Amino acid sequence: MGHYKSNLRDIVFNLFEVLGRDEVLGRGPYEDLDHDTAVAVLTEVEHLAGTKLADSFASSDHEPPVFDPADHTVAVPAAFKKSFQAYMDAGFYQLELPSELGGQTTPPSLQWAVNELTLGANPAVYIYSAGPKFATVLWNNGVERDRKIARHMIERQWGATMVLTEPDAGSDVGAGRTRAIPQPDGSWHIEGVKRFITSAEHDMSENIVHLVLARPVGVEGHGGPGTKGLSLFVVPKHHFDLETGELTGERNGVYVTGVEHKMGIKVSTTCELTFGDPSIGAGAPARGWLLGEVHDGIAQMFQVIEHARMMVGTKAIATLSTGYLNALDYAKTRIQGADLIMAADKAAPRVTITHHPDVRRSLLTQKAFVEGMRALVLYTASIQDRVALAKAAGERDVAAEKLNDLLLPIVKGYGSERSWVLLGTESLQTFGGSGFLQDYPIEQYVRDAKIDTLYEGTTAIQGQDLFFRKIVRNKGLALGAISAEIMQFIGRQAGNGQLKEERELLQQGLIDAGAIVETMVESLTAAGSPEGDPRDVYKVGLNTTRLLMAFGDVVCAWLLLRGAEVALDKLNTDLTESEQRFYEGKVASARWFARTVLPKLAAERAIAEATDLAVMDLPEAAF
Ligand code: ST9
Ligand code: FAD
Repeated sequence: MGHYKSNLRDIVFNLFEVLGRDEVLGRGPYEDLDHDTAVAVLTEVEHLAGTKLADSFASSDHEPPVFDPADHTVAVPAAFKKSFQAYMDAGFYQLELPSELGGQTTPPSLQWAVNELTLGANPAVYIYSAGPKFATVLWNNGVERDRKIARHMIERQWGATMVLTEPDAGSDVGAGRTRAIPQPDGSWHIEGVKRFITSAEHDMSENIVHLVLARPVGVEGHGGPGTKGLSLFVVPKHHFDLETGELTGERNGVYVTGVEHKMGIKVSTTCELTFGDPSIGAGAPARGWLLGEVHDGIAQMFQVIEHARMMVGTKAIATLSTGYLNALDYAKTRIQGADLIMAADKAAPRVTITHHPDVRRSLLTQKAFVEGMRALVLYTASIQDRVALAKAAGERDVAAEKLNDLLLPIVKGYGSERSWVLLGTESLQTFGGSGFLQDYPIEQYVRDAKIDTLYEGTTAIQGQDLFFRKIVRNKGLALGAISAEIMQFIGRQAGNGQLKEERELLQQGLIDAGAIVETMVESLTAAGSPEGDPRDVYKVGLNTTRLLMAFGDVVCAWLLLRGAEVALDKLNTDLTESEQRFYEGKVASARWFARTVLPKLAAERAIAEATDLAVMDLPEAAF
């Protein structure tokens, strides 16, 4: 048995029974895709995930890629290569490509449902397979030259990277110092050192295309300070014939000069990438081309980042899901201790640990969060369906775009924090000491999932993005829209009277989260007013992560209760026993989440409202 345990039933429940995705299938750009085909795709990916993708998950953690500093190459373990090739051969990466690039044109909701399965089974397979997907950025932003490169990236399955981070420029991307010097032939020479670059070297594709943020020098009006002075360059590892894509045999002057040893997701290479160092290789310059011939680097890069943030949140949640299901299986068979009712009787029969209230608390907590966050991912993806449908019709659904923007930091920031913590405190804990061993996949899950709170913008960055950009800058429109939708649900007496208490809890949770926003807006306003104290903005900064988590709790509770409403309806019909249990489980997890998570928001609100500047006034030496 492989490590990966999927929950396709819950994915299908969300897609079709709650989110009504049948509405988007069979019409517009998805005319050729019907319900049965979508389910068949999911079933096929689930099988692949549980077998060929999962096969190399543990072994490539034990024997990670090997870096050869002499020739700047990386050898990826053979078992992982097999998993990767199986995924590429199956062609599922094409689900995310537009039809003009040979893609199969599927709605984002189906894509993210599929991605959950891949990311849960072997996240690095998805990450390495993103090369063709990166090509869409060249296609969407490029001139004819870039579009030709995009085609080669897809047809020849080249790898690709996103290259932002430098030793002194992590969260603060605008501090980047890598330079781009214009050349008479229209190309650019890139000079500098980037670090922590995922997939920058491996031996699974003939070429790797780096999308690099660098600061142009000597170009009037461009290359100023901060992120706005950065431009995006296309820098291939090997030069190639633009018309055919054939490699010319000429190595570009961009080399991996180090590969990190790290806590988790070890098979995914994390590289130092050096551009244009004459002492390396043949000393050739690192030649790049300005994407689209426009200096709009950070905005172009954010097209990648938005996708990657959704990917990271989905990866985290997928890992928690398999962590929970492994823990559940273990708990059903592990016999330890007597039932609490008979605890005083030393001769009482021993029971499986699922009989213990504390284990049940833990299991239901895991189940509720997994299901809530899966609903969050797929709901967000359903909003992306709206964006995609409008685009296909030559229009824009601005409300959907802004709602998606609002939800992305929740998927990424909230999803990764909750998943990583629960994997450690609940999934691993369910195994007792065995969870600490390599005999079970949980210890690797915990290590592999920790990165999700760090890359693609740390949790602190997600919290700030949510408040400053997605709420304040958006004048609260998207927040108002989703809050109104939640209020409408509460007022609708959903669940036929059976979810009355939970609706009240949801209402109070929404009020509490709203009060946190109000408090923060008040501090921000005070900080900006002439008679106010500019230091009041610190009070905002002390609460951005709190808001991220509180808002995530509210959205997940709402989506779980929407699911419970559907499940309660189904429970009034004739069902097989397994379906009966499934729907009972849906109601139970929604109730549990509402009753055990939402009441804590009152405390979060009280903490936010009582925020003062004591922590900012504390001298550093007193920490
Ligand atoms: C990394 C990779 O960590 C890890 C895993 C790699 C996996 C690779 C595989 C991925 C698969 C994906 C394939 C994808 C293909 C794509 C397909 C697409 C169809 N939303 O607030 P300002 C922009 S990588 C949108 O002043 P500062 C915007 O243009 C490293 N745009 O920021 C804005 O201008 P304006 C990840 C946003 O103070 C401009 O930026 N590193 C957003 O200058 C300036 O905004 C990080 O994530 C947004 N939310 O800079 C860095 N925000 O305002 C984290 C900003 O005029 N740090 N823009 O619209 C941050 O995010 C910082 O907040 C900062 C601050 C750098 C933005
Ligand atoms: P710092 O920015 O130094 O942050 C340190 C701490 O300070 C964090 O807790 C952070 O939240 C906090 N902090 C920093 N600034 C602020 C602020 N303004 N307000 C509040 N808190 C703040 N980068 C790429 O470009 N491409 C990749 O492919 C890539 N892959 C990666 C893979 C791995 C395994 C790792 C570890 C990193 C990868 N990165 C990649 C880099 C990653 O995106 C950065 O590590 C991340 O953005 C954080 O930057 P930093 O590590 O410099 O931390």
